Amino acid sequence: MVKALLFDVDGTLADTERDGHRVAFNKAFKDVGLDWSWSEPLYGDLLEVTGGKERIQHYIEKYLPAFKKPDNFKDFLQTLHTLKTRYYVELLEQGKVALRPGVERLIREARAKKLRLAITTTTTPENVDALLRNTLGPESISWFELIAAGDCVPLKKPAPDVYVYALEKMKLRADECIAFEDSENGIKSTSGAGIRTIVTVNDYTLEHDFTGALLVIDQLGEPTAPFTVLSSNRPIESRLVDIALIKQLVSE
Ligand code: XBP
Ligand code: MG
Repeated sequence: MVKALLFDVDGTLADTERDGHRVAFNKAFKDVGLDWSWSEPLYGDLLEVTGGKERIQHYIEKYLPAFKKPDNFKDFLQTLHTLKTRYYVELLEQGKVALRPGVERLIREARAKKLRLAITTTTTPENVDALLRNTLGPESISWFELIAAGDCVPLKKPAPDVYVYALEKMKLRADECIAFEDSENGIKSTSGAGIRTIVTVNDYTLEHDFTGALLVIDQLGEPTAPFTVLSSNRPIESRLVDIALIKQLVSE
């Protein structure tokens, strides 16, 4: 029986990366006098590494081998990342990022049907807070009984830690949950925790390997804008993800 829905944030609840996180990283670099600028395609490659601080470190190590790391490298990363978070939250406050189709509809239906909800993401808690506040409204933060985010676990996706953490905190078994993800790192993480997953792809993740997903679609769908199926564990007739479809996907 499905008791809870666990949502990734970036790429799943909203398309946050290209016009959100990427832009905020570039502003932070400029602020501290670095001439780094992450283009859209480069950023697609950098998404291989989850977590903003981890991503900056990966960029330096892979693309700037001559860069001399400061002695206080951890502080350097933290300072840049704090600035980046400030810029990113600013973009959200300006309403620059909207929820993806079907997200609000599904969350409202799940609440009405008393399913438990949680957020399971590698992004920073302030970012989740700002996204929910500026899309679903301030009260929506309390709709999620757990917001598992950022450094709450030592290992970020593709490690299963954030999902294992959520299961422990919510006292749920993996088979009582359905996760929503958009990326290969995401489904590796859910699979590692044994949680069945529905994937909504985006421009950055279209070519990813989603082996093991219950369903891979372009978006959750709205009555007037049905989803397109990219792969499914069984034939389905419905063209939007609702609780009835989720139950159908997990039935024996
Ligand atoms: C999302 C991420 C995040 C954001 C940046 O991955 O990788 O790192 O890009 O967030 P997922 P922070 O959707 O798989 O959780 O800069 O706050 O870390
Ligand atoms: Mg994601």
